[in-house]
Amino acid sequence: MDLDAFFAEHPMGGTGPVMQEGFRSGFLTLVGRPNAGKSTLLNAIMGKKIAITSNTAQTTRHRFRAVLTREDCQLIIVDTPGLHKPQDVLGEELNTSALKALADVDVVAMLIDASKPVGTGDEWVARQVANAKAKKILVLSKSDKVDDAQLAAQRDAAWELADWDGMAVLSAQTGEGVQEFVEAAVSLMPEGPAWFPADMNTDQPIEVIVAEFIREKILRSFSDEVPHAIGVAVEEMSYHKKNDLHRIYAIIYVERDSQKGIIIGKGGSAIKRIGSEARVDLEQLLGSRVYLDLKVKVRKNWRRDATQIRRFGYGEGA
Ligand SMILES: Nc1nc2c(ncn2[C@@H]2O[C@H](COP(=O)(O)OP(=O)(O)OP(=O)(O)O)[C@@H](O)[C@H]2O)c(=O)[nH]1
Ligand SMILES: [Mg+2]
Repeated sequence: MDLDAFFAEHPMGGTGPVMQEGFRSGFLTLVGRPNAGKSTLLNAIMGKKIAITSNTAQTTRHRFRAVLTREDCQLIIVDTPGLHKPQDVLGEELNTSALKALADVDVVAMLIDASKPVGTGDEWVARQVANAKAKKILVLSKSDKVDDAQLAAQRDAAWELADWDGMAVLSAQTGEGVQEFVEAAVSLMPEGPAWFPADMNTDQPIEVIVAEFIREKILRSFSDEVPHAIGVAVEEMSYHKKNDLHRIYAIIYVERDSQKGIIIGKGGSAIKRIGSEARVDLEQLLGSRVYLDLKVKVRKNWRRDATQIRRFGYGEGA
């Protein structure tokens, strides 16, 4: 559900959330360069896959909010598109979206890949973070990829980038340091009530998550330009109780005929593989059997068209 819609339906006031002594709540935004490991960390914190991940830069295209509710706190965790030098309108929209997520939050965690030397890209992101009013945590991610000496050097370089309120070293892959990071974030949160129902995990409509799961399989199957040129939209989705089956009809948009050929593959082999890989994940996500119908359409230069980008829900989110 969209947060604005949620607040409209649940106006704060007489019947608003009940304040519990010592309970903490607030927004935690994850920012960093593309590929730093933000979405993988979000999934590790949530203990399940809700955000898609891949080693292609600009995997995340939505400002994505997940809600973690515990006995003592509620964290609204905001995953953002990686901050980068924009090449097209899509890139600009993604940057704008990530930068907006720095405003009006309680804690910002900036992820820096421990295995990649701190560079001008990180310096630029850190300057944006430094301007935010929020408390700031420096996160050195992918700690499993480096030795102690590399880690120490990285820590020294990254610590200089801003005025940090805390630091965490973690691996979202092995889970090491993730819990400590969550505790550090909670300790920086103000006291406040739980704003969301305890069973609410994300603010994204299920159709958006389904489209993203399909897009992930394409990102992971192809290299070069194809992953950047695709957009996925779910056209229709329905649940059939009798067979415990979700029927999903989705369209993969590409920019050129040649890309359409690549996605379909010889005799339809590539799209068949994408479909069956996505189906496995979707069955787990939805807890039912899934029938998945995928079609490929060409929409010329959609990445230069702000209207089409918003129609996909990229950037600002659905
Ligand atoms: N070894 C290792 N790899 C990781 C870790 N965390 C993430 N990765 C890998 O790094 C790549 C990028 O991870 P994502 O979580 O998609 O990165 P992101 O910061 O969300 O990227 P964008 O959405 O493009 O900004 C993926 O291939 C992940 O599997 C980690 O702790 N250790
Ligand atoms: Mg991501």
